[in-house]
Amino acid sequence: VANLEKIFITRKLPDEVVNPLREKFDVKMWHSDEISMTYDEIKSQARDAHALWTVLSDKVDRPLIESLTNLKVISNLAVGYNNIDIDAAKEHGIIVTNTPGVLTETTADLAFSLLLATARRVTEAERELRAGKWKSWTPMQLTGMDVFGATLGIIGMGRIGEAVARRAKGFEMKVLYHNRSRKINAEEEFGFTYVELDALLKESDFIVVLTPLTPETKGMIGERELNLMKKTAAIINVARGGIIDEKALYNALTSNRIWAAGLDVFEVEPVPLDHPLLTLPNVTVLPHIGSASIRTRMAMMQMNADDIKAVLENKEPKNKVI
Ligand code: 8YV
Repeated sequence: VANLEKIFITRKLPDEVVNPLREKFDVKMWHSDEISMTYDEIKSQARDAHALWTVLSDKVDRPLIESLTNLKVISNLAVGYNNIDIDAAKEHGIIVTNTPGVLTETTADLAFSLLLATARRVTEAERELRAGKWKSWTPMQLTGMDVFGATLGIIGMGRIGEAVARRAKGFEMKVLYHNRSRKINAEEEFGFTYVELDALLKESDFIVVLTPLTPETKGMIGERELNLMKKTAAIINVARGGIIDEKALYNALTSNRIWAAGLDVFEVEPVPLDHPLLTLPNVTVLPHIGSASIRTRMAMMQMNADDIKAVLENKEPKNKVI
């Protein structure tokens, strides 16, 4: 087996996805579901890999890319690829692939779940019940905000944004969006309205953040932006933690300048348990599960597997970032 091309996988993936690759390639895979591989472990264990199969929490920076001298392809188990130094990969002629499309509807479902949960204080209510706090009935106990008929602002109208907007129609919401470019055709088809960011912030009852994390979007929702929001509004982030300034968000929530937040993503993941945002009852939190349905995760993995195979067989991969 000396001449087989080498694939290195930084997480333990299901046999049904990986075994077919073992027939043609020399596959090495991280062994544990409990512990993640560290950066240094990837650097030493993937040293001679031709394909590196990564996840979002793997930092694939220039020094790592330059140390993997056989590398032809990096496949990321995510649609986003902000963990990878794309310029460095490009310079070294390394292909990067991702998983667009297959996770769109699943992630939109989760965005809507988190929106509803935040609006109606679902996780807070469950915590209270389990803590024995359901002792009597009072009319204003655990009252939230209505979603039906409310105004939804979507920041970042890509595939997932559109899928969220389609769901919002069923709730008879007015949908505003802000995006780098106008989506004129979709505006007509789905009945949503383009507005400047400030107008979106001022007019929305619920804001869903769905932009990729780039140097331009990093910290784009800070103190000034949160101050523009209604005091009764909630902000939902299912994109990337760095887009909303977490300190500014904490301050806005504790000073009642906004009503609530729902977060599936954090600046540092896994989020440290002593993170100030976790102390607030009006913050609904999830451990980055946007794409986490069985069918979607299997489809994402299959996409990566097919693209790795394609590159190693000198064919064109289907989901090339660069
Ligand atoms: C991740 C995501 O793939 O696709 C993305 O960009 O954020 C998620 O679907 C998931 O958290 C596994 O890394």
